[in-house]
Amino acid sequence: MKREIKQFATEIGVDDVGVCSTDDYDSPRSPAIATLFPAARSIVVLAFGDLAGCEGLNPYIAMNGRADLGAFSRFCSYRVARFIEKRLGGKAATTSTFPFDRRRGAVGELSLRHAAVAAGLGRFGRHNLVIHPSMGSSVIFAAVLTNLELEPDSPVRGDLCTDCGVCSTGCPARALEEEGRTDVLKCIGVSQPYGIRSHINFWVRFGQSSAEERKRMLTDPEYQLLYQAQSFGNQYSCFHCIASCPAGRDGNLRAESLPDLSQP
Ligand code: B12
Ligand code: SF4
Ligand code: SF4
Repeated sequence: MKREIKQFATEIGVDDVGVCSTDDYDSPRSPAIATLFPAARSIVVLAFGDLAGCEGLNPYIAMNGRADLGAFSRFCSYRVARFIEKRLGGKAATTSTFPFDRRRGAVGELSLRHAAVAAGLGRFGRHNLVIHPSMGSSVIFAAVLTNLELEPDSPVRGDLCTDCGVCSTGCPARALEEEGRTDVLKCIGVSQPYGIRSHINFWVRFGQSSAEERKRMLTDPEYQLLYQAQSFGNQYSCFHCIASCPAGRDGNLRAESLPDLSQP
């Protein structure tokens, strides 16, 4: 069944697929899998490489590329989930970046990075992201939880991160200073310029302004950008830590980090 799922996923455009047992998923800060989908026994993790446009200089082209990939990844995970239910007779649930319970802080329902590592799709790097052995750091994930007991893939062995430090020294928000921790507020300020923080700032200023000033604020391009983001969805404008990472891009991977091809 694993082979059929992988073949289907690849045919619809998923770049790589890994499978792990729910027992191998270990993300201490995330909610237990049983609270997400009690029937789950396996996690099918889907990997998608970013377009080159996400690494260019124009933030709107980059945002557009990531938004498209986000939508495509949701479309694919939903199709894989339906394949599991309609063709293989299993039960399935999809999980992606959003939505999640923000009362818990910046912790998603399923940690896609920890799931990707358990499913053999890569290893954590100094930027706290998962590096894929051949697509590098410019890769996003989506996952399908299923009650099917699928044979797990082997984790990637060895380090993919070469510890070059390019990601942390080049971070425009200085959000990667402390090893093993991303400073969420610093990163959000730069990577999501029209996110919730900017909205709150805008409306607090609005509440404190005179009638005349409020009129001016609502016709200001700043408000139009916030409005656009609200109707369009989450917009990312910084890709430095993923775009600058050389691992997995130019054959510089350490030999022991390559996947074990002797496994089926
Ligand atoms: C909330 C969130 C954020 C927050 C907080 C990030 C964070 N550190 O958790 C903010 C807004 C800052 C953020 C920023 C970004 N994000 Co984000 N984010 C998420 C989200 C929705 C939830 C993450 C979560 O649950 N974290 C909480 C728990 C799991 O983290 P934790 O227990 O603290 O574990 C951390 C550390 O302990 C450490 N760690 C754990 N084990 C190990 C082992 C080693 C060896 C090392 C070095 C570190 C390490 O790294 C872990 C992650 O930070 C996920 C989607 C999802 N559902 O997974 C996407 C996700 C993690 N984001 C992603 C991306 C791409 C980004 C950005 C590049 C933005 C962009 N332009 O796309 C930046 C990168 C920031 C960075 N370098 O860390 C991708 C990562 C893909 C990948 N290749 O790994 C995800 C998986 C979305 C997706 N659909 O693929 N994100
Ligand atoms: S996305 Fe940008 S701001 Fe956030 S950690 Fe990466 S380089 Fe820093
Ligand atoms: S840029 Fe260098 S230090 Fe950062 S994750 Fe990539 S290889 Fe590791």
